[in-house]
Amino acid sequence: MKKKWMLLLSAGLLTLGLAACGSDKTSGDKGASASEAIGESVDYKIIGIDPGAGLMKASAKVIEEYGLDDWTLVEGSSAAMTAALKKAYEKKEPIIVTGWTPHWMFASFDLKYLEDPKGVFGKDENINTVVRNGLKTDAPEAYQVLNHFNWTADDMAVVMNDIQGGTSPEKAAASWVKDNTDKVSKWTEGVDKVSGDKLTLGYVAWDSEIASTNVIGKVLSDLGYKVTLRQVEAGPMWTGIADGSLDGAVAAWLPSTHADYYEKYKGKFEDLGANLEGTKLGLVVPAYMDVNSIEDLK
Ligand code: PBE
Repeated sequence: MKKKWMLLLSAGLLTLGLAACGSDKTSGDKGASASEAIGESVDYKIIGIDPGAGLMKASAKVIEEYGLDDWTLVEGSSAAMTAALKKAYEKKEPIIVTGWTPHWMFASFDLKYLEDPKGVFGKDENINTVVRNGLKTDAPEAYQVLNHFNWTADDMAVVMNDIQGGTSPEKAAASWVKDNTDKVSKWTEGVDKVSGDKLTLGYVAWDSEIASTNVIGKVLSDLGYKVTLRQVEAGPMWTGIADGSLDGAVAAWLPSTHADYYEKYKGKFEDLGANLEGTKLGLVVPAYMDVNSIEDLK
């Protein structure tokens, strides 16, 4: 009888000892059971967005480079991703999503980026304006405005949060333009008005780009253009600018996120440079989750 107790006790001590060893490790190396617990809690799923997004390619690369063999990147849309995040967040349930900055979700929820020690998501980058070849001669006024368009993540956040609060993108853009005449007047300075010339801008339904495209669209229509904002997927946006069926877009994430598209159509479009500086991509989780690095998922 006594012997059995001793055995149980030593087994218990052994387990305790092992557990202590495990907790000695740094958070970047939580050991198999901790990562399994995280994996199982979210069904080994990372909630992604539209498959054409550079963020999806980067996330697929993350899965490969960190050896996250059991994990699936779920395709969907920005709207489906934020809906899933909201639903989980309200119930304090675990969830891992693909995310980016600027985005309203960081204002609405307490979130954190998972560390990316291998740097697969790349460094901070910019959002550039790209236009079709020939726009400069065909529509010099629009070209000038697009060329001067430049704002900050804080500016964009105002529009994004307004839309998130239920205001239509057109109205949110119009009120930002009305409230920021100092900035807008710099974009339109010395540019002549036009009367009803047609202009088509492409954009993808990413929250950041819904905001920016509506703002620049409003400015151009105030200048006299008959502006069409055409919602497309990422691939067709770049193809459209390259083949001239779209006049431009303010949604080119460079140099990394849209590098494939940039290379593919090089020479077939004009890059007008950054309209917003300092963006970020990554895997994002609610702050209440006990995970800090992508390495914790392995
Ligand atoms: N995004 C938002 C895009 C660019 C804008 C990060 C989702 C992408 O991944 O291509």
